[in-house]
Amino acid sequence: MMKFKKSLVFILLTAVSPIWAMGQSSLITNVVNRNTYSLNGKWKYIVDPYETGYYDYRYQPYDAASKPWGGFFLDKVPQDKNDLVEYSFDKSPVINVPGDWNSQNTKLWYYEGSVWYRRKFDYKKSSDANRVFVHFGAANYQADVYLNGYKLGQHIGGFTPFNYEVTSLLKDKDNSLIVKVDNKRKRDGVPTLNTDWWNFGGITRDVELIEVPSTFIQDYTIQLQQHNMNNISGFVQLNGDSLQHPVTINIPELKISTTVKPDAGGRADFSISKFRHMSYWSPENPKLYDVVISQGNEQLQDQIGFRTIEARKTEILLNGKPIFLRGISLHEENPMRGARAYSEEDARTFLTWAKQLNCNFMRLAHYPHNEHMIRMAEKMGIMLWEEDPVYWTIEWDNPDTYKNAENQLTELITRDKNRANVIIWSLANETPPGAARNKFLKGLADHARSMDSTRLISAALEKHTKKGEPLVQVVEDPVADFVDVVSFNEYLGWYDGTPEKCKKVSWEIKYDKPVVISEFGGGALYGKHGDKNTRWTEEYQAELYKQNLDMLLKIPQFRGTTPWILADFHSPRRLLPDIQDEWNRKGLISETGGKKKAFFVLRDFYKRLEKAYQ
Ligand code: GCB
Repeated sequence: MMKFKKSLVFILLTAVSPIWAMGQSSLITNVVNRNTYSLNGKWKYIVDPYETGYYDYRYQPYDAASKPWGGFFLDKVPQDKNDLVEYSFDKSPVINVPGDWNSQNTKLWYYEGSVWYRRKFDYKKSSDANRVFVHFGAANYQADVYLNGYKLGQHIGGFTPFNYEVTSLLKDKDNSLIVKVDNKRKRDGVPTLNTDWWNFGGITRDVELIEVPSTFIQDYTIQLQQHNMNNISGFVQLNGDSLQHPVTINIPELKISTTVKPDAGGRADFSISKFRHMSYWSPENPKLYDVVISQGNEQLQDQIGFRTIEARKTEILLNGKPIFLRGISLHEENPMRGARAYSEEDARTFLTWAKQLNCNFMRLAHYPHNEHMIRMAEKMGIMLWEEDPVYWTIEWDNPDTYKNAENQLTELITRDKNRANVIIWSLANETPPGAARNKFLKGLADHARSMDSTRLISAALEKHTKKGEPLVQVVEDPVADFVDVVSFNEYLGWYDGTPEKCKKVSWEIKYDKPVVISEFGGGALYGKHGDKNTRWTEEYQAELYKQNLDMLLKIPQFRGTTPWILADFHSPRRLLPDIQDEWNRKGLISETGGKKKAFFVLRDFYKRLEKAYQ
């Protein structure tokens, strides 16, 4: 049957078009626990600023032609001394995957355009009947993916995973996997042209082959039900020919073993309310249970924590108990490498710093970060805020922009919905109120809730001053009506007056909801000292933190904060010589790993709050 299908596909391929755009397969989750073969390592690369390898001289994509006569995806080599081939992967240099290209080649530091990547590999399946997918953790921003001369598909969005089935194209020897990655910023993109971070390009996360049985467990949710600490519910989704295989969920430590039969579409919903006394996940007790999901001959493991998270009036309740989010914001950049973070080691660095700060929470700004970070934070007891890259002023009226933003949110939630430490899905950052924007964000909120009813929704909003009363700070935004946690950024003492101003203002926040201050901060060059009134000194930044924290404590609904930001990070908007030199200096830690004075102000504040909430 499989054999027949395979040859039929190839007949169709050659009859209709040699380009088989199979399109993206549904996302396979829990990749770390599957049978994978890593394609990380050295890849050949060709920098292609004019996209010569993509468009012909009439500016038509080669891969759209019925008989492509060119295009780098064909990975041609001259057949004889006469043959004209004007590129060569074999003779091109190599680059590390995962990794951004900007930090690997000084010529590419400012590059925004297309780069072609090629990886050759052999692969023998462990069983003929098995299926194989190629999975990318992320590629920024747009990826066109080809295997052995065929197009697998195109993915848009720089920070979320995607995969394609390659079963019928894969050979035992000498496969050529080619990816064109394009990081050009786009007005209609998500994010758009204007951001305050470095637009690192490339295949920035792990690449692997995933081998699965012909029918396999593609995805699942296994979580405590909202508002119910005594019920584990969710679904398991199968993919393949035998969608009716019974599915078993085992959690040995809880004495759970439940078997369910999927519906015709391969989805098995379940609800389990009888189990042994459970140890709930929390920052103080980051307990993860071994879970085994099985069907047919397949067994898939995961390590899952169980907890509830709710917003009730102005409280955030973890397992029914009020908590304060002692947080810090983070970009996915390792300042000491000046490069996109991608590894377990990077994650350990960030999380160790956060622990030293006495944090129990981090805001992963302004886009989805890599899965190593999420999983390690879960083990180390750090709760997370994860964010869709809807930043500043994107095209609110453009339906394709909306679809793009929604798709990135879908991919994020799909990937992380079983992680106990993820407690907030953030829709956006600092977006200007208006009918089209309100509708856009309402759409995203409804979508997130339809996919996951067990977490809180928020968005980093803004504050303004009351008309005629410049010292009255007001948070009022139609989006605050439909989120669970009211969050906003404020820059008192930096963009808005000097730190002294904090003492003079009052706050009007009418919402009966928890308030989390998603950003405040100011710049300081590590090692630059002066009095507390001198900008860019560590003393100024420390004073700014003191004044802001004192002020925020007076907001009755204040339930957490994620100051801006753990570490200095690169930004093309930060050009002041000798101070910024392309770094946003609002970090508490410098690119040498040095801790600025404000680090210790926040650390001590969090120590006090930790005690107060015990
Ligand atoms: C903000 C943005 C953040 C910037 C920061 C700054 O409000 O949300 O992305 O980097 O301010 O440093 O100005």
